[in-house]
Amino acid sequence: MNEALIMKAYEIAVEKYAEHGVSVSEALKKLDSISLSIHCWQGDDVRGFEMPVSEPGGGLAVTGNYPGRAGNVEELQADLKIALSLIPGKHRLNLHAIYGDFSKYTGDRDTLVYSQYIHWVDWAKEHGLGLDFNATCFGHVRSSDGWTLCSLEDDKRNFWVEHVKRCREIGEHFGKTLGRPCMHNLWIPDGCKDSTALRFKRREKLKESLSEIYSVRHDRTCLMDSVESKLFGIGSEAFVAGSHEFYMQWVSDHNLRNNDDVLLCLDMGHFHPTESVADKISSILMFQQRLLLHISRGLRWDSDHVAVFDDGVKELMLETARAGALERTYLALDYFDASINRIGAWVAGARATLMAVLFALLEPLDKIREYELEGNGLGRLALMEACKTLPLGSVWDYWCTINDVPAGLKWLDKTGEYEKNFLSKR
Ligand code: RNT
Ligand code: ZN
Repeated sequence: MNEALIMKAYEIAVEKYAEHGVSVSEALKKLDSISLSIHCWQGDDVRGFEMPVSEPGGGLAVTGNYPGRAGNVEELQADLKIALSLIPGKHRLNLHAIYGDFSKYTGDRDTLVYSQYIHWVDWAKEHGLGLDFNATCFGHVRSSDGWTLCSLEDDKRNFWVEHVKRCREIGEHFGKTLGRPCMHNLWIPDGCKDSTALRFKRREKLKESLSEIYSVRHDRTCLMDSVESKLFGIGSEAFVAGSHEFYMQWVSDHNLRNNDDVLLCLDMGHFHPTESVADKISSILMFQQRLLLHISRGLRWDSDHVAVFDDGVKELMLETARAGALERTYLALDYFDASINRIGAWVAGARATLMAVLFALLEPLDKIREYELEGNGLGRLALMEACKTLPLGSVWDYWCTINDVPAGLKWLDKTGEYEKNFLSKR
């Protein structure tokens, strides 16, 4: 598609949206300020750079053997650079603790230090990116029985408490150095495959571990914290200690008692398949200041397929925009697919997510609310339906073009070229 055509289609789209009282330029201004946290782990199937590398485990399964997986930090950075060049907007990079430099540091995860991540900080600076961080409580000999912060063995539990403490400290350092806060997210795999009579005990341990971890206060202008719940994982079908109810209660109790704001993280693949994550937004943000969303796609029993422009993501963004909460809701990608070009997986999921944000920002909310308040249910229904076929793609192509990123499907040529020249040779 040539640029003249993109511009022409955009002008028509602006008029069509204006008919419904929507200002496209206002929507694009808001879209410009959206920053996605882009997960480094799509590039190498959640393996990281520890030596020896371990399989993720902990209920995370990365399937597929498409050629070109990044095997070291240089390859991962080169791949990320290509992906970022195909995603419109200014974003952040989300690291896991296992992506540090382990060549000169022989310590275990309970002794991690900031200097192991300096190359990422330099790289983020060079590319104008913020950094987010995650403790890695899986893929380790000390998590092989399925328990970390809920372990009943004190030395093991303390090891993981110390690991998370180290990671929060490193995250604070990221924030301080880059001049924008780092979000440290905590997800633990703890759970079991079959029925347990120790649910209460395990959750008591989790509560104890969390109080130890978050009793250390960091500068909130440098470090934000979040905790991520899950319904079940592969191998933890019967019980997961860090459930949604658990963390909802914990966050509200902790924040009230300590005048803190640890965020809840809702991962789209971590709920019952028919449960609406979108519906939870207005409830949580009624009581909490901020919220983190992991954009993903649950498919049957797996929670981590590449995000697409589907009803789940659209509804989530619509609800966030309707709540006027885009500024206090943080968006992070979280999926891993090793069966397709991994860079393309980053790009497709990021573009789908941003497209959904744009879709939400272009909703003729005033008119829909007017119908609803008048009791005109049919008007509301008809307008919501009409929105689905308004020329969203024309606005999207325009936004990509002014952001110097390929419009339409042109990005596929770039990932194809890179695959031919680099990935296929790994
Ligand atoms: C796992 C959680 C978690 C991980 C990453 C790698 O089910 O979603 O967020 O995907 O930490
Ligand atoms: Zn997640």
